[in-house]
Amino acid sequence: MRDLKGLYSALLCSFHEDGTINEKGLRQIIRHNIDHNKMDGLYVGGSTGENFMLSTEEKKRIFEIAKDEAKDDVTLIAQVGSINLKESIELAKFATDLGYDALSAVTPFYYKFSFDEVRHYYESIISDVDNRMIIYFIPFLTGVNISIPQFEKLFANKKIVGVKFTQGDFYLLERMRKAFPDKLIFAGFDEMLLPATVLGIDGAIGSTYNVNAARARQIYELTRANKISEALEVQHITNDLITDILDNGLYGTIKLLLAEQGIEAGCCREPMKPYTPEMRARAKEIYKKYF
Ligand code: HMN
Repeated sequence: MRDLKGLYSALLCSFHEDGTINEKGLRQIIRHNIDHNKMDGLYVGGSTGENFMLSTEEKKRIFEIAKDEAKDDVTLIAQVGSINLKESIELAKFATDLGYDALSAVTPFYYKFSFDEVRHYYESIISDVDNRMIIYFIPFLTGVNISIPQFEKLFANKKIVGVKFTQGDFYLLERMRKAFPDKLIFAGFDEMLLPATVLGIDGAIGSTYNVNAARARQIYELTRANKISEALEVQHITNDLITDILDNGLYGTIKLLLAEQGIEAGCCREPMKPYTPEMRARAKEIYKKYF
């Protein structure tokens, strides 16, 4: 079984202007992450992949393309979560059959599901597949919080091996590390990679790693080697970049930065807005400033 630790790009999906998947562009983004960015893995079908705006067939097609292009070059995690549990179960089987190294699922959102319902959701997704599950914990977007005793109940299932922790609460992260030394914790906020690494994460999953992989690798390795002030210098530059990216529109700007490198990263999916001339011009400035 493949070791899941390391740095992952949360994979972007390239779309044509009419919203259909641009397979050529998607394959280029995958290759760029493997050959140029030297990522340890790809997190396929996450927020960054605009997954929650896609049909089941489109989600499956992206899983197929990513596996076909990456083969066994890097670790592949398939995000299969959806508030349509039947769809999640179907996608979990599909990705497992394709040979994905692990699954991940966002906590079910929108309705105020009870913890028992959340637990039932994870148990149902993982029960019939021979695979591992990483909980996708992102309370600022889902509104779903999980306490340490609740994580303990989820982690009692041996197939639930870790969590993608997209949370800025470092007290909670430290408590999680102490409580679950044998579970995998992946940092989900690229702008907090340094402090999360100090607290002993097993890896990180991020959207900006599609373009800022070299700096992310430096932050991660320097911090692990206890070279904190050097790591902080790189985190400072990284956070200037992330601030500029967030200001100009997160996924669109990352795609425009990839386009500057000759990658057909395409458009975002509606209802995300099309690129304006100002947004394109700003992305060019950001590219010149940081790359
Ligand atoms: C995903 O599912 O694709 C992940 O959420 C990726 C990752 O955690 C990103 N989160 C979101 O985009 C919501 C971060 O990389 C984030 O984009 C970055 O830290 C900038 O805030």
